[in-house]
Amino acid sequence: MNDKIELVQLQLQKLRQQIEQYNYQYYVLDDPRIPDAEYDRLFRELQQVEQEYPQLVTSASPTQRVGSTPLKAFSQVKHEIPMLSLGNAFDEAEVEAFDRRVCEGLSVDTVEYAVEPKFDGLAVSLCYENGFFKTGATRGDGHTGEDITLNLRTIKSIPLNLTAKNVPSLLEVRGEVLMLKADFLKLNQRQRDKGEKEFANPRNAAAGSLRQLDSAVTATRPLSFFAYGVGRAEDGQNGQIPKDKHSDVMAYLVALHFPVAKECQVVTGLHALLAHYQKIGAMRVDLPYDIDGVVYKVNSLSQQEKLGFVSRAPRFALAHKYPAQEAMTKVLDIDVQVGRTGALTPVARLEPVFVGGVTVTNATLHNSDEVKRKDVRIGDTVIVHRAGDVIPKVISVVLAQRPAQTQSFEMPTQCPVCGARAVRLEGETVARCSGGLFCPAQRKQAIIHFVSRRALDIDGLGDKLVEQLVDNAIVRTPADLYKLGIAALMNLERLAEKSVSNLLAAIEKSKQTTLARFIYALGIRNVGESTAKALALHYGSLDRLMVADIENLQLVPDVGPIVAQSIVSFFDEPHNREVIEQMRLSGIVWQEHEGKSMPMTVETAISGKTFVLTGTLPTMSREDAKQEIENQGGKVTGSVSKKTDYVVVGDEPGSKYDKALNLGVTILDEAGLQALLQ
Ligand code: D41
Repeated sequence: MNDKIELVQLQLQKLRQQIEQYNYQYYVLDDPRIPDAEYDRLFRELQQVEQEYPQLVTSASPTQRVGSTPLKAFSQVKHEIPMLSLGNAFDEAEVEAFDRRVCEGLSVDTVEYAVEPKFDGLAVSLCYENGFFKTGATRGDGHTGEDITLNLRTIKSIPLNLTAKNVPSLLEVRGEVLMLKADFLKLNQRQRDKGEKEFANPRNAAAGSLRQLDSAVTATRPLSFFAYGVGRAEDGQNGQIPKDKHSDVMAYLVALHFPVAKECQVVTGLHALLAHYQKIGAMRVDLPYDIDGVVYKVNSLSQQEKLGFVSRAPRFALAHKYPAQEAMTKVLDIDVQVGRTGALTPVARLEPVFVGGVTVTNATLHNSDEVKRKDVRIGDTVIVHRAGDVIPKVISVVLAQRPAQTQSFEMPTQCPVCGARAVRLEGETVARCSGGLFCPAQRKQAIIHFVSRRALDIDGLGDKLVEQLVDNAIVRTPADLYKLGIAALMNLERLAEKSVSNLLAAIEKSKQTTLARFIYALGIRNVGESTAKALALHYGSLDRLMVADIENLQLVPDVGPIVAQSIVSFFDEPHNREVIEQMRLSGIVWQEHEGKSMPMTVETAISGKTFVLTGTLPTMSREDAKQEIENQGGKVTGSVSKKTDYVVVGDEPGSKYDKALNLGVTILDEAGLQALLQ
């Protein structure tokens, strides 16, 4: 009997190790090694064996991440070593002052710093006794926090026990709990589907999830943890906790399988700090988590000790903040804009507010469902979000500040520009003006699209000028651009002779184009740049494309029934055919070719593969490389993910190169790409 128990013990040990190893690969390394089904199978097997031998269940088993009964309240935990706060800097002068104080305090000229992102999460402390996760607590006021052990145990990237050879007898790991942006979006989608309240941002979602008295609820929330340092630490018999440098401590935590930000680095001197701030700032929107700054820490632990503290913040560390991506402001009005395809978009006109580094006066409300869901009203105080170059959007209404007698906003049933009926097709989220190109708003947008850089690329024809031309009935369709003469243009306000002749030259130049650009320029609904390229490649001539039917169109890569229908509808419209005819008469030309009228699915090493280009290639321009890859049916995207097949690296590659290395994506140089292209 004892033999049997010993065997089961071994089996359990192996299963638990396997599962925790897969958790580590999945949640910490972001590199799943086995299919979900296999993971589930192992997990069920463990559950079954534990059910048969309940006496062998231990709290460190992966099946025990969720506590059984909800708590009545959290108990208090005292932080033996206080969890200090971080001093803030909002500009370079404050960073310079910090570096100067540090140098003076240490009587040195220059200092080595560890730099890391500042997560916008919740600081927590994790205590490990002899390698076992014992207690987890919130930061609280820095001296006393709340015991949230059961909730923290549900976070799969937090190890339940440390498996390294030399575990310390006591280790308090400090870090931040947060929700990844992608997980936040999925969670909110789930909340929407269930008809439950959405979270305003990842931080609120993480905070709400961590504060649950029922850890079973926390377990359903996708939380992540990232370590930023250690608190209490005792080596005991075998521990090997680094004593020299913060960066060594972080490397040690990595070795113990704690998640640590990939963006950590060691740099020397003030200029390197500021350069790092810029570098991370440029990556900010693309990072998988929200950050609100970077943290600078004096790297030497003895130097840290020498510098000490002022009140509650260490003198050896500083948070350099980025401009906030959210701000509060008032809705002055709600307008409805008409897009190129007639889509009616409600837009909030805002009291100007500084957010994400710029002053924002408009924010999109997307569509009528969104306005209804968020119930944004004129006069409301709202939270506006702006990150990177994306269009600012209204996140939520601050209901407590809603003035009396506001009215909920109703989308108009008519186009606000041309008065045509607004129609919302089944399955679509937006209502559209049914006025087509008779609607001046759609006409303007169609022309703005036609002349844009990636379409016919007419320099000097800005939005304002297009508006004037349409408002004065000088231009009604893109074809009219090719009938413009000096006289008509000179009559317009604010247009000098020189700009008129430049513009006419640019219009003339645009007549030499490519079939792909021309198709894209037409602004057919659902036909973006890459579909236009695929169509040009497949048909080789505009006439062949114009007569293609729905079935035939679907032979083109990436063209499905919806896109095919849009194309057929576009060319069915006599007005559109007339405009095309006029443009051809005015001399627009492109090279035509035989095309692939049969569904030529020549399988090459490139077709169906996804590429990312970074850095300067020795002989090919990036555009050329992209073109060649696309010609062979490959796809070129802007960012590296697990789905990327190849990253082509030239001189001075960007962070995409590091990401590729991290994810284990195949890396090519130009010669490697050329070989594939052959
Ligand atoms: O990412 C963070 N939010 C972060 C917070 C970080 N990377 N490092 C931090 N380091 C410290 C010291 C230097 C005091 C150990 C911190 C925090 N503190 C912190 N988080 C919340 C309050 C203080």
